[in-house]
Amino acid sequence: MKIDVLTTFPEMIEPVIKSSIARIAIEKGLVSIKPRDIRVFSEEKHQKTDDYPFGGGDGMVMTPKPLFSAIRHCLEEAKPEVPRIIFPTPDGKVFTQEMAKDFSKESYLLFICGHYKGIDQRVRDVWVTDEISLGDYVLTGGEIAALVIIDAVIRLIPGVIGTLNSALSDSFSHPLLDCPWYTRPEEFEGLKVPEVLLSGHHAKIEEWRLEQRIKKTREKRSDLYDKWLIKQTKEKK
Ligand code: 6GU
Repeated sequence: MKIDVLTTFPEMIEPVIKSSIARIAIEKGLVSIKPRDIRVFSEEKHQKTDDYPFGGGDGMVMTPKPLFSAIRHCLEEAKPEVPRIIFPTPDGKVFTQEMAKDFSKESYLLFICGHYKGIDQRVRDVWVTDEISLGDYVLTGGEIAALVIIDAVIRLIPGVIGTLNSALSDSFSHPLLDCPWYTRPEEFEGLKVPEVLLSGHHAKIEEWRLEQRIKKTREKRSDLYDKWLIKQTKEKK
């Protein structure tokens, strides 16, 4: 998979991809990631990439020209590969594991990282295929969001993490949240590992894990719990 990240802060991208699952994927030759400085494509004085919004209002908007040029440059270079063009934005669709799975099947992802008020709408209208939000809160820029999406996507590419099982059994690959996990020692500062996990009784362990998942989901995510209940009921019919 090829990943281009258009950004005015390329220095934010490098250190994270060097110290994450991305590095492993890159070393295995499964992924290549290039941060690309949008300023390079600005023909303005001081490589300006933003301007005041028409109609007034606080904050700045990223101008279309450098973004159009940067996108065209990437497309030309990657020909005949056609990217999904992802714009991380708080007014996008909320990112889910399903979307991560969908993106992980692509051969080319191009991220556009906005700052300030966002980017000129014409960039979104002409180029962007996916507008993705991480949730209902506001980040300062798209870089951290792009890195989150990249991490979630890359780990699903076959061969990136050792056990595909581990990715498949994640919370959100199922309608239920994950169960608690313990490792050695059996007792730590007076805190004991649940007896059943030491029993060697596999059926009992699985039963306990499922109970824990149901309990945790009901307590923390009643929305997911309701979905799970409906699914259970349907399967019983
Ligand atoms: Cl994707 N971008 C920004 N700037 N803020 C966000 C977000 C994305 N998702 C939630 N808040």
